[in-house]
Amino acid sequence: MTDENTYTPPKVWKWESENGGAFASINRPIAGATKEAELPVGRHPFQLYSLATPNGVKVTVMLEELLALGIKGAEYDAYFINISEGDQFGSGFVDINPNSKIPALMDRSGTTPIRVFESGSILLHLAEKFDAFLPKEPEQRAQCLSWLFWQMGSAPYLGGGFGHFYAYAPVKIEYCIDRFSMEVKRQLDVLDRHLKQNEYMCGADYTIADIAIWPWYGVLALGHLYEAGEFLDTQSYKNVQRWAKQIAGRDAVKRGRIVNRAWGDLSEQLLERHDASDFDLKTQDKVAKTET
Ligand SMILES: N[C@@H](CCC(=O)N[C@@H](CS)C(=O)NCC(=O)O)C(=O)O
Repeated sequence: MTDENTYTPPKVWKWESENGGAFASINRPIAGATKEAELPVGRHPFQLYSLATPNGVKVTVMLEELLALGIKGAEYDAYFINISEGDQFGSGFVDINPNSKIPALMDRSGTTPIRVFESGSILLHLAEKFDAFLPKEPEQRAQCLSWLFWQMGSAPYLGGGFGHFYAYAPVKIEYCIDRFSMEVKRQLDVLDRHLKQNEYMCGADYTIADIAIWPWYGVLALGHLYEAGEFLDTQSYKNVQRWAKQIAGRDAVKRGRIVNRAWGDLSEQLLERHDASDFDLKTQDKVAKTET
């Protein structure tokens, strides 16, 4: 690998498949499927193919919140997509999401299945379908969508920028860590100022804006993302702390955050979810369970 201080970009960039990064084996400069692989289909209206990264957790929290409201039509099967093994490049997955990234959802509630990809678009699809967690009044709705899209545009600086260079890159590059720490702290300050005036992102009601933002910025603030709480001094964002803890205490969030999770404490892993009772399984069975 070339030292960042001496690197001169060539005229035409060429792909070196092993650049040493944590995701060198799965990152490629081309799209499309690399293998034939059908996806399993369970019995529920929604079929989710995902992983418990922050983008995946948005959707499992949303589905659990809908079920908590008593909306039985939101029942779902959640299948585990192992992105380190390249499951996102299987033909069945690419048919749903040509961008090969989790989460991917099939809405099989109607006569024709509908594919939905991009976590923000999945949240909006579910919110509109079930008329929940999305304000109806035009100004509130615009606020909610503004914060939802703020999250979609901002989190790549946190994940792909800060998280990558702070936690995953093979070398610690001060310039990159400085640049993205600056931006992430600015974003936390944006949230902190807003949450000083508002209980939730759109005022008094919990909405898809909170559901989108919490798995990234809430979890970061609580010190559980990239183990960067101390480094970014996330404790100092008092209003983000208050909001993050409030949302972490919701039962649907406690359930949603462990679905498709394959790391951390065993009691916080539910590899696949096919029924509400799966959350009551004994720890070992939760991890081992796959639909037969
Ligand atoms: N904007 C997308 C981002 C999804 C995304 O980046 N997913 C990551 C995991 S958090 C992924 O599937 N990575 C696999 C890969 O890059 O090959 C969304 O919000 O759905």
